[in-house]
Amino acid sequence: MSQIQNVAELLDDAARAARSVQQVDPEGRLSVADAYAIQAASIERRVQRGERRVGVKMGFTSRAKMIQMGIDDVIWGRLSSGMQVEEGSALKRSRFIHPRVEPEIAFVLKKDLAGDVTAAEALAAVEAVAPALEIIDSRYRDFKFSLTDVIADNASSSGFVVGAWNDPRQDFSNLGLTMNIDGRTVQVGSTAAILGHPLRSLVAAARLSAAAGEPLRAGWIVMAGGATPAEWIAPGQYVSVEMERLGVAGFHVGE
Ligand code: OOG
Ligand code: MG
Repeated sequence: MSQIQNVAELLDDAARAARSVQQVDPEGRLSVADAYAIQAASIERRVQRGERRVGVKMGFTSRAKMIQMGIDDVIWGRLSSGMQVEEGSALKRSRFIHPRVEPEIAFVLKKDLAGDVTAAEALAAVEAVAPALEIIDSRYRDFKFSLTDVIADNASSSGFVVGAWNDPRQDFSNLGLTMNIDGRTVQVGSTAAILGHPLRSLVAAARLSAAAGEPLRAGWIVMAGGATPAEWIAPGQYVSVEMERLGVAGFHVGE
């Protein structure tokens, strides 16, 4: 079995067992291409178990996240059906290693979108936009990783929650938002933190996923990236994002 398959299996097993592993590439010796190959192979394992590909997530599209995690390259990951958490439902804390949550904006596409597209072309492919929360859960001990580590680990993705869909024909470039835990505001930000305009994140997603041979498909969801630093979550909490004009999304944290 190749090294790429071995690492993919290690990370996939860590996610399934909710047990952390050592960094696979602490010195950053792997190429970015190999790190994405590991990511693809680990998602393929999920697909083999019956999950469906449902979209793409973007990472490090805001300075807040770059600073929090110490990495300043935009990365992407693959979303599968097993990661989607119903809005308002309870997620099981025991399925995760050390989960964190961050507020994002989500797009759902009505058309395929591939390659070098303009922001206007990207917008024309959007069916709707929604306030969203991403649950990230690095498979690495202490949530510490190099750039290639986190790419191989599917950009820490482990869950996402999408609120009500809104008409995209409105200005969502700079919408105020708060992330709240048990009614207490823990982060304040704006969608403008996402590359200056969340549509730029969708443009990048179209380019990067097409370059990997997996162009964005009609019906897919694209998570644009965290607008603020992430927060730890714990059993018993209710976590929500409230976004100007677009509404709310939330979930309970169970045991
Ligand atoms: C990596 C994933 C980054 C985002 O929205 O910027 C990310 C991590 O922070 O563990 O999802
Ligand atoms: Mg994120």
